[in-house]
Amino acid sequence: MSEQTLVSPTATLTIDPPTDDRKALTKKELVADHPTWCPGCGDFTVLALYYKLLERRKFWHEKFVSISGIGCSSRFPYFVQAHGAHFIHGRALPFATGISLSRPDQHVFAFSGDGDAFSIGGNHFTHTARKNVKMCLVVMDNQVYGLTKKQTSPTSPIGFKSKTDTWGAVDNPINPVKQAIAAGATFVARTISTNPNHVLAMMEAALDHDGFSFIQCLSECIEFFEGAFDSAIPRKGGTFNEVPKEHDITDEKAAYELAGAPFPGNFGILYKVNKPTKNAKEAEIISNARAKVQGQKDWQILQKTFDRLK
Ligand SMILES: Cc1ncc(C[n+]2csc(CCOP(=O)(O)OP(=O)(O)O)c2C)c(N)n1
Ligand code: SF4
Ligand SMILES: [Mg+2]
Repeated sequence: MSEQTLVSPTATLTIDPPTDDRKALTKKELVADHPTWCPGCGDFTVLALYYKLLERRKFWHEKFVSISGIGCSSRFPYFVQAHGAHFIHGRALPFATGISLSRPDQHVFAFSGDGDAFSIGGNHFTHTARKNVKMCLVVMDNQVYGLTKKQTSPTSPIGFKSKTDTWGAVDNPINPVKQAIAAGATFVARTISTNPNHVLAMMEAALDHDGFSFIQCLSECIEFFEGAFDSAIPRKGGTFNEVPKEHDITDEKAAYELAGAPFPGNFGILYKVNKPTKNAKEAEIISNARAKVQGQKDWQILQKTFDRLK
């Protein structure tokens, strides 16, 4: 088996390139603990399709990491038999950024809830998007805080009655897609957990994008916001409107306008552009710095630094 050398900001890593003599993992080999979600929770679909994605793309255990914050949705990494972390509430993205920048041999996936990503983690969302750090972020948006049993979230609609808004929410909800585009995300998509083929298609497209890929996946909390997405589910009388074929996904203004359509809006890729990633920029800085000191011993580099300080 030949070796492939990668440029890493912190180390030079060696990985085994994919070969045909190694089989793709099966779902059985990817499943960890039995999910502790309520029966019927939309998050089950996202997990099942993640297994499918890993199987289909032949990702072996050591090739990907799943990172999350805190929330029902953020329990995700517990249920995947591979490397991952159920990190601090709202802090999945800085943790995932560290992995993405230091381990170019890894595919980094982050999973969040609407509270995790847009309340406490709102600042990290903005900065990870603007830096265009290579990773896929799936936000399982149920428009409520599920784990803590029904508080208003940043995506809860006006009028939503919760433990924090007993008379109904009065604050304007944020629009995750608009937020992502405005922040500088280079891949922005919407999907819904009741449409598995669509979820998988969005995950595959996000994975193939070189940059920060964001997917808003409407994922119903049957316990604390039942029926929230009925208007997008045809078997419940709703309509699943895909992004119009004529929409130019590279047109930021058009994407922003489309994202403003009344709920349930449009599903699919709304925005996708190619821009240099932070990963590529940092790798270049490091390689230039290394080139400057090529052939020198550590003590010679240090000596030069001390001489400059004299
Ligand atoms: C620093 C901190 N603040 C608050 C909490 C309590 N808390 C845990 S999960 C959560 C919100 C979860 O909502 P969301 O991210 O939408 O996930 P869901 O449970 O709906 O999937 C909150 C407020 C916490 N764990 N840590
Ligand atoms: S409380 Fe809601 S979000 Fe949490 S597991 Fe149950 S259905 Fe899912
Ligand atoms: Mg939530």
